[in-house]
Amino acid sequence: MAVAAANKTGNAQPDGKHNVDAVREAYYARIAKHSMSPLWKVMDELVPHQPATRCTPAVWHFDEVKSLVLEAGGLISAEEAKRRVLILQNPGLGGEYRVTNTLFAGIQMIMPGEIAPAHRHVSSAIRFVLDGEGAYTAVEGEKAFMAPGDFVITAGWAPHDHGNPSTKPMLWLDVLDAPAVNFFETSFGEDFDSPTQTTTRQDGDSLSFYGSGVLPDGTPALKRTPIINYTYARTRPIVERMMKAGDVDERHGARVIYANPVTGGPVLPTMGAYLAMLPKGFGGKPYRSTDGVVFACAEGRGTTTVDGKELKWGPHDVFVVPSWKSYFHTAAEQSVLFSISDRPAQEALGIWREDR
Ligand code: GTQ
Repeated sequence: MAVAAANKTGNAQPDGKHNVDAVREAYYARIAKHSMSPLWKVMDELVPHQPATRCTPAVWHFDEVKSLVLEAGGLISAEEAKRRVLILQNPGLGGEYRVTNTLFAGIQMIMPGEIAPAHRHVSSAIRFVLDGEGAYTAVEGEKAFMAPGDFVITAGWAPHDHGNPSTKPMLWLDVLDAPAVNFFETSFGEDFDSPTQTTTRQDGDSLSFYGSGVLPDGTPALKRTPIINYTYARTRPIVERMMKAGDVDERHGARVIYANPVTGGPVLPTMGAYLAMLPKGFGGKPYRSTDGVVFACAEGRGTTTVDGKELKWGPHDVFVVPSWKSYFHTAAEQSVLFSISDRPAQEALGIWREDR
């Protein structure tokens, strides 16, 4: 029972003889009514000694994912759904719509003949093509036809719609910075009257203009890349050549960063992407960094051990490594891993760290 001396104002004061804890609790209860609380009780939570994530390592195997997504094809059309996507939910986040604290990930499917109608939003999106060939995404008036392993960008506020004139379903991994944008409470979005955009550029213009070591004179340096589709056909031979030349990082393998060709910086201000070839028998050294990373296996087979947990992966599997969890890759076969993270956002804020 709290017994406290009263001061002139009538408020409880510990007098040394009495129960200090109870007096404090009574005080906390009183300041709570004024929407205040004591920092000293939550200091370690607010300013932890190490990054503290609720996210857990997790893997989604493509054979399961594909059959579940195909089932959704019978339940709802792309037109009705607007985007027929199954969200990959980090198991540690109790049902939230995100795969890391800052990133949304989902598997999108578009069936032959379907159109996912045009819209735009502040969030930037990337797609990494898992299965199917010949569907397109139209971004800012240009159609980018896609094949497995292609890495496709929709920068923030760029109008985009998707279509599939091929004969097979196409599935890709979507990653959006939406949780980060929503954290800042800066999200806007809008639909267009017409489900498809008017084409204003030739198919594939952006890759041919900006992706070959030259730039149209006067190309502005924006915070986002002018390239829409970084095709696997062009990027894979580069990591293979690096691997053969012995340029293999002990942790990441033979790895390239997808670059904005105008600035040399990341493809988007919020998200950065990599492609790495791991030689057959690769045994990587442990690594950790503060960006939570979404990986997708383009080819090969291996295991990524995160915090002691083994994530086994094969073609088109998707897995996630949370912030600051130590991980290493082993590859039974020659493998190619795509990855994407919020590293550029962290670097822009001066808060990114790695531990080699
Ligand atoms: O393709 O525009 O997975 O707007 C989530 C939101 C995909 C898209 C997603 C989107 C999209």
